[in-house]
Amino acid sequence: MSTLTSSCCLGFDFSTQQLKVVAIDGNLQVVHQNNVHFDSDLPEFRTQSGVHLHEDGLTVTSPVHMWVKALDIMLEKMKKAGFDFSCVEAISGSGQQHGSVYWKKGSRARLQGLDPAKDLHSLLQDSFAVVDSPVWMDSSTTKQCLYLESAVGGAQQLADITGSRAYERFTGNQIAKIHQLQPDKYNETERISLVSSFAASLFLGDYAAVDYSDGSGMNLMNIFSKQWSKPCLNATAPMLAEKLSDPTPATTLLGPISPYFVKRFGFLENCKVVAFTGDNPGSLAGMQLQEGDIAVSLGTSDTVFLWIKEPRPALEGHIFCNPVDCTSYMALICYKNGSLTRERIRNECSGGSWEGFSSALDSTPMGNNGSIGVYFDVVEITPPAIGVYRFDQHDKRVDAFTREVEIRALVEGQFLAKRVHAQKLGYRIIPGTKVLATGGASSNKAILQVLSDVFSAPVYTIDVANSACLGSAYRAMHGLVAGTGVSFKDAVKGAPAAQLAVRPSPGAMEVYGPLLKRYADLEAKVLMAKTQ
Ligand code: 5FX
Repeated sequence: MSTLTSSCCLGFDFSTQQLKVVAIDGNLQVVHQNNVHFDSDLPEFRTQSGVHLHEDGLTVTSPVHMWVKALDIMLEKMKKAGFDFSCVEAISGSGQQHGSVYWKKGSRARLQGLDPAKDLHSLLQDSFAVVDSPVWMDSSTTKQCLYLESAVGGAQQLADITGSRAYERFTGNQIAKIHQLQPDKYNETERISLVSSFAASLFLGDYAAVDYSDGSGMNLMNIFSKQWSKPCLNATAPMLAEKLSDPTPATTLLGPISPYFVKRFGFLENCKVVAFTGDNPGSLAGMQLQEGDIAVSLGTSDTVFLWIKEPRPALEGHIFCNPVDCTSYMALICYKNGSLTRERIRNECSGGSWEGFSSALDSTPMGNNGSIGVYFDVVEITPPAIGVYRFDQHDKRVDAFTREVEIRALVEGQFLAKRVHAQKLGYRIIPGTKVLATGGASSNKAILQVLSDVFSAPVYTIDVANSACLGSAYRAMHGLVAGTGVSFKDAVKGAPAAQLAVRPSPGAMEVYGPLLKRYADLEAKVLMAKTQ
């Protein structure tokens, strides 16, 4: 980035419920933020939390025109706020993963000749073959998932190619469903974009390539060769390679911004568009995760992201290509039993008080004298099991623990599970490994101490309310210099860093090393009991 203090980079995030933007200056400081809420700012689309839930209870879509109109509104809002578009050197962005957009034949030509006197929404009114875009919350494609797995030789084989076994929300299975149920619309489609590459296309005034990271969430791309997998394409829909076009690294400079934005908003002609990516890869960039680091987001559902070098795709979790370093990968694991389960145990064992919960953790020893618990109040994703299971130091199932032991068993169990599953996907603690904790529970020091002890690594906290958006602004800035060999890490040196919260207690490694193995064995036992 030039040294002009007034120059900046923009990061957009087309997330499920809103469109967000962040502008950062040459010193990586946030100089502007804005957002458009789909439900409240665009009530004419009648979405709930940004989506339409269909009657079958499985299909979930969002109106593609809502996303286009949100961008019109966002740019007008920025203009009204006095934002100077001529200072923008580069733009990048992220989108909710897996969602798809179906551009109608003739739309490329339309994108290339947008009339700056009109808004995007009216210009692109007739540009989409499918107006209700399937999104990540959809779970209506079980049939297509089963077919895809069997076509490539099984679930593990599919994971070995694409980084994940078949998932209903993954784009390839959504495309297969559209081809099967709405063949006319599929045939009318000239290009299929992800939400991320669709948004990039608007800025580029041409179809933007899917980037490797977001492309890894489709069950279609070989994450090692970074090409579409022929067996997967063949099992999904005809003529798919043409409709997708080749994927590209997330660091790619796609080209200059469309003349439409230059004339309508005053962007510079040479403002660059850097490939857009998925929101989770965007967050990895926003959190400045580095090799060996692990991010643990402790929210309604708990999510773990990892930066890994040697991925081992498994039947659980996902491996995506890394958005900031083409030679690396990121793994993502989601757990449904997160803060709601912690709150239930807090209510039952410490009278609803977090102080009481923390005192219980402080007053019980690391390793809980061998007591281990598995607490799946709702069907877990990783592993797919439900129920509460308590084991004593001899691995014998018991009905109850004392309150303090129950609290520690829950927190240790949740973190042992995260480490066990991360290791299955190829995670290794290396010198300098950091655990980055975010989300509601990351403000509780006692919980963070257990996290640090279980991972035998220091825990840092970071405020990531806007991590995907901020990550996109960082990636835009990196995109300007990535071609000259500058690493992402060097490009964002000086950005606000994560703060050290706790270090592992002495002896933690000796306690939790054997417990990891025990936890893995007990979890397998739980899973077996479920399938018998
Ligand atoms: C990841 O695989 C997901 O489906 C979600 O985290 C979406 O990306 C949310 F936007």
